[in-house]
Amino acid sequence: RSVAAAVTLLDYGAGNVRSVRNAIRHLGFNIRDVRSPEDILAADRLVFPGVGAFGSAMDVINSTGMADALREYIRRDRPFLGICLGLQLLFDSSEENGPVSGLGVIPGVVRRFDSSEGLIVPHIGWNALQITKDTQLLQGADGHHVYFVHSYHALPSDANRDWISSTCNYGESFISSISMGNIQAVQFHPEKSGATGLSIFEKFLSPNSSGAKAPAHRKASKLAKRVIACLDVRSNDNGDLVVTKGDQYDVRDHSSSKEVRNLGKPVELASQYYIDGADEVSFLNITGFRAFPLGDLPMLEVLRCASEKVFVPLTVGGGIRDFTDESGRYYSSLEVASEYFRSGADKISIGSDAVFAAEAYLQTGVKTGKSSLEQISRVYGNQAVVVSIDPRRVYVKSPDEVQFKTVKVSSKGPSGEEYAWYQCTVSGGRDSRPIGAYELAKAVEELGAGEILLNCIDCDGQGGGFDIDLIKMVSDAVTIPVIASSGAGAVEHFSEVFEKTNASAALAAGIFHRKEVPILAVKEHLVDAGVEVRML
Ligand code: 1PR
Repeated sequence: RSVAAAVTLLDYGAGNVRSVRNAIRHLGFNIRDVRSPEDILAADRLVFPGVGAFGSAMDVINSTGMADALREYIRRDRPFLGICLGLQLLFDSSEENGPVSGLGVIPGVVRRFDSSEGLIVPHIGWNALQITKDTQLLQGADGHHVYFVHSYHALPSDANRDWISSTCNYGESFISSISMGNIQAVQFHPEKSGATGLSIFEKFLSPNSSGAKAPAHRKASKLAKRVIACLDVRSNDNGDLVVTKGDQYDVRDHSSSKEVRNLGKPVELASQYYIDGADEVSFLNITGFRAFPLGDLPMLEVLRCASEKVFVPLTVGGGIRDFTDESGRYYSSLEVASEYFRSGADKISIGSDAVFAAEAYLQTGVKTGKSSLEQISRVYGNQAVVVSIDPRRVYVKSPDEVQFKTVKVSSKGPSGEEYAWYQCTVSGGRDSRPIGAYELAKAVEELGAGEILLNCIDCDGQGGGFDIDLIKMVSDAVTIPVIASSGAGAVEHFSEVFEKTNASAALAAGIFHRKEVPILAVKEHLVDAGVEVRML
């Protein structure tokens, strides 16, 4: 495209906008970065992906003179697309650590979702757009699922009604997009909303492009349950980075060779799962606890390449902790996470280090603010921080035997035990710790986790279904989303976990890698079972 087709991007440096850059480039446009307020006024088209907290974003754009330039650009009715916080900042004020004043372009306030009635906050996932105003940007997108991740939302009112172009329902109706003349903004992430999102983005970038295709099935109406493909990644004995898959976390072949199982190449598989309709893709660097992840350049390269092809959220985990390398240089867990974000991750996942942080917190009752979990969620927001739990079932005869929360199990233990607790482990299941999955989940929620990835070592790779007892216990205990993981072997296992527990998403690895069950078959089964999912 010509240089005139370049898009101006306002990235004020508070977080990760790599996904937005990738989407713009994927659509064939060049990016001009804003360096001064004058660059805003000189833009042909301006994209403003807000990241971070409302107050700190306003501080930065006020102190650099960008806030005034933005108001003037908008007053001139120049083409503008705000994304996520870039929508919220247009309003009068936000209650996030405030009230804090916004740009004041649109009357109204931004408020936190109310979790007191059990609503899961943050609002993470694919929710349905209800279009209330005919706009070129959202043409054809009515009833489509798009990807949201936020804890605060702009409230509709009589004073801002003329601005609203779509709403969305989550506990209450909130503003999912606004449109007035050339000024557009969306609360969801078009850069992470698959084909529907890319089509919306494209219509802003080249207004003559055609609209989103009609939804394949019936119109969506609420938050969809997510289906996530997980890639456990590590180097094999030849030093190649491969997607592997364990049986109860043992990834070596049971034949005499004892080689690390090789199920494919990480970027190829991730791209395929995106095309097949995965709602998210997770990479777990499963030997990250041993090695220093920033020394693992191939893994960072995998993320970079995957994020150029995968337009749904990408999570990466493994080895996020403080580290001192051989030369004595110290790296904070925040630096490790930042490198993952810069390389294309939308969320990071912490395993072992979150267990140590939770143990310390439960012992002292004090939040030091220094754990990797607390630091990363403070800087990037809790919606960007997943805690991965790797528990193992321990049967007991009676709940009094242990100080941890037990469940009455659906199938009795080997000696007829009727109860079990779920003991957390670290270092990929190698070391057991004195803390249960229930206690860990509640503690990490308080420390700032935005989501829980709940594995179960006993079920991993077994194909016998998810551990419903465990998933029900944990998903009833917290108000952040829980991703059910380990054990999926058939489509029925997915409907079972959504019918019997409060899980927000279900993750599988082996059945997808071995091509036993396509992602589409899982989704079609869920639709038939009455579970709302995103269809392509
Ligand atoms: O402790 O912060 O370095 O994080 C390490 C991460 O690596 C954790 O998220 C941990 O779960 C993961 N991990 C470590 N070792 C293994 C292993 O398999 N040896 N993989 C491992 C965990 C479990 C799931 C798996 C599901 C679904 N893999 O992610 O994909 O069980 O499998 P299935 O559908 O085939 O049953 P840190």
